[in-house]
Amino acid sequence: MASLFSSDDGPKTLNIKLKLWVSGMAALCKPERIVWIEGSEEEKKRLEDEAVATGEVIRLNQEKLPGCFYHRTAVNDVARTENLTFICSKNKKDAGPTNNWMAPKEGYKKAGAYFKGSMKGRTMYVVPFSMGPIGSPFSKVGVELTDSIYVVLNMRIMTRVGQKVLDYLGAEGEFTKCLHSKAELDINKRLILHFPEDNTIWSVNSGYGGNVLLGKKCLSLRIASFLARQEGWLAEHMLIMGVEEPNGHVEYIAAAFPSACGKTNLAMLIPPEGLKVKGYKIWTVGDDIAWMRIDTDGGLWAINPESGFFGVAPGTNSKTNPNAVATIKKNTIFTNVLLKKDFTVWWENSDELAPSEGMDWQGRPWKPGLKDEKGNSIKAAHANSRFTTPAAQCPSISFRLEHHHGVPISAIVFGGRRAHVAPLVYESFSWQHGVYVGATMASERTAAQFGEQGEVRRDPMAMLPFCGYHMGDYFKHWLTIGQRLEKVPKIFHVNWFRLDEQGKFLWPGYGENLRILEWILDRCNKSTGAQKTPIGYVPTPDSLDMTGLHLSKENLAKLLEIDKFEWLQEMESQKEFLKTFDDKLPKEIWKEWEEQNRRLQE
Ligand code: GTP
Ligand code: SPV
Ligand code: MN
Repeated sequence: MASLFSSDDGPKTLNIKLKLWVSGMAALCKPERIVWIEGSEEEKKRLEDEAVATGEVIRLNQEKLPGCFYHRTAVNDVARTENLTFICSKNKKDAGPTNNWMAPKEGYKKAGAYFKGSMKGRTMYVVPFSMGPIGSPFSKVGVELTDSIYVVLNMRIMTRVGQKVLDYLGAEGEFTKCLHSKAELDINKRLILHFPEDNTIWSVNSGYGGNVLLGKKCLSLRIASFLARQEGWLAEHMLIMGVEEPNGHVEYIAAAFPSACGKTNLAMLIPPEGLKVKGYKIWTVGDDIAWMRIDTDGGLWAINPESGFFGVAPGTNSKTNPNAVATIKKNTIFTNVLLKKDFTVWWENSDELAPSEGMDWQGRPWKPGLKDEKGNSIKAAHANSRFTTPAAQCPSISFRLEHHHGVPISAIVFGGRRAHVAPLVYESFSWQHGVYVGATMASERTAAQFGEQGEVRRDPMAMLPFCGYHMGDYFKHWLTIGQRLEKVPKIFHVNWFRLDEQGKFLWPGYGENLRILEWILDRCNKSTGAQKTPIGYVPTPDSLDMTGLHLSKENLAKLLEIDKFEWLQEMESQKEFLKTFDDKLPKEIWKEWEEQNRRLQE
C-alpha cells in the first residue's frame, strides 16, 4: 500500500511531470490509496488474489487451466461504444467527419464531473507501460491510472509494464496520460475521450476491453495515428505475419480487416493439408495493431506494439485456429464466456459440444436449447466475448516481436466482410490506387461494436473508429508515405466472406487462406498469373494452387467474379462516402475513383 511519495514502496521515478499528474488525478478521483505497478511475479500473485477476493475475477480450474481467470462485464458494456468515443481536438475540423468531436474544455469538464470522487474507497493503480519493446525508438510510453484491477491484470498481458518502463522514462521522458475509472459503470455517463494535442486519454464508466485497456485502441491507434502523421509514420489496425518458405526465406504481410473480420485467425494460420508438402511455416508478429516506418533501406518496417492478444472467443477451435487454442491453455483471462461447473470455460463453436449446464456470460444458469421470449436461442458466451493471452505463449510467435525495428513488409492487404461485390482477392494497380482501395473499403458490422449487425458501412483501412484526426488528412498521409518509399509494398484486397445463393460461405477460409497469401507473395516477387479487370488484377483460375481443396470451378469463378452492375452501384455508394470529406479529400483519390468508374463503364 504505497502512499504517493513514500520512499520505500512508492514510485521509483524522478519524473516530476508524472508525479504531479498522478497527484493531480488522485486529487480529482479521491482514491483511498495509490499503488504503483512494478511488474514482478509476486505482485501479479497479489493482484490476482485481491481480484479474486473482491469478486472482480473468478479463479478458474487451476489443474485444467493454470493461471487462468474469468471475468464478466456489465451487460451493457460488452463492446466498444463508438457513439460515446470522442476526439477532443481544439478545432472541430481536425477531428473530421468520421469522428465524434467534443471541445477539449467541455470534455475535461463533463468527464471531470464523472471522475470527481469516483475512486472513493477504491485503489488507484498506476500502470506505467510501453507500447513496443521498452527503449525501442519505435515505442511509446503511457501511464494508465485505473480503479479496475481487471484492467491492471489485462494491461500486464497486453503491454510491457512496471519499473523497467519508469527507468526508461527517466526524469524527462514524455508519456501518454491515460486516466480510467469504472466510476458507476453507468452507460449514460460513459465517455471515451482523446485529447491528441495534450497526449491524454480519459475513459470513464466502462469496464470493456477496447474502452479501458487504454494502451490498445486509444493510445496505439487514435493517439498514435495523430503522432504518426506528425512524425512521418503509420499507426494501423493491422495484423503482421511472416510466411517462411522451406529455404528459410521469410516475407511479411500486414493486413487491415475491421474488428471481428479475421485478423487473429489469419495471423496464426496453419497451412492446410493440401499445401503441407510445400513446407510453408507461418510466423505471428501481431494480430491487431501495426506501427510502420520507412527504414534506411527505403522499405516499410512494422512492429506490433502489443505483447498479448485480446481475441474473439466464439469460433476459436482446433480446426479454425489451433495456435490460439494452444496459446490460451494457461495464464489467460476469459471475459464474457460461459462458466462451466468444473470452472473451465466454453463458447459457441469451441472444440467441445455444449455442456449440459453452466452459467452464461450474464451469470444466469444456462443449458443448451434455452430460448428468449422471441424464440431466439440464448447464447452461452457473448458474441464479442474475448480471451486475453500472452503473445509469447503462441506456438507460431515470431522472435522478431521483441526486435525494436520490427519486420520488413512486402505486401499490404485490406479486407472486409462482404456477402457480395468484393472478390476473393485482387491487386491494386499502384500504391495510389491501393490507397483508394483502402479508403473506400466496406464491411458488414460485427458484434465488436454496438449497432445494427450486418449493415454494410465504409471502413477506410479498417480505421474508421480509430483514426485520431481528419480522415482526409489521413489519406493524404498514406499518399505521402508512398512517395517517400523506395521499396513500395504492393497493396491487395481480400474478402473471405462472399456468400452463395443459399447464404453459405463460398470460400472455406481459415488455413485455406494461405492459398491466397501464396498468390499475393508470388505477385510481389514473380508476377504470377493474373488477369486485368477494371478494379485491379485478379488471379487466373490456374494461378491459385488448389491442391487438396475441393472447390468447384463454378464456385471459384463466382469468388473471382467482378459483376459490373454491382460494381457500378458500389462506385455510386463510394462516391457518396468520398464526398463527405469535402475539400479534405486528396485529389489523387478522386482521380482513382474517376478512372475506375470509367474502366467499369467501358
Ligand atoms: P478484432 O479482435 O475485433 O480486431 O477481430 P479480428 O479481426 O482479429 O477477427 P478474428 O480473427 O477474431 O475473427 C472474427 C470472426 O471471424 C471469428 O468468428 C472467426 O471465426 C471468423 N473468421 C476468421 N477468419 C475467417 C475466415 O477465413 N472465414 C470465415 N468464414 N470466418 C472467419
Ligand atoms: C476491436 O474491436 O477491433 C478489438 C477489440 O480488437 S477492442 O480492444 O475491444 O477494440
Ligand atoms: Mn481489433
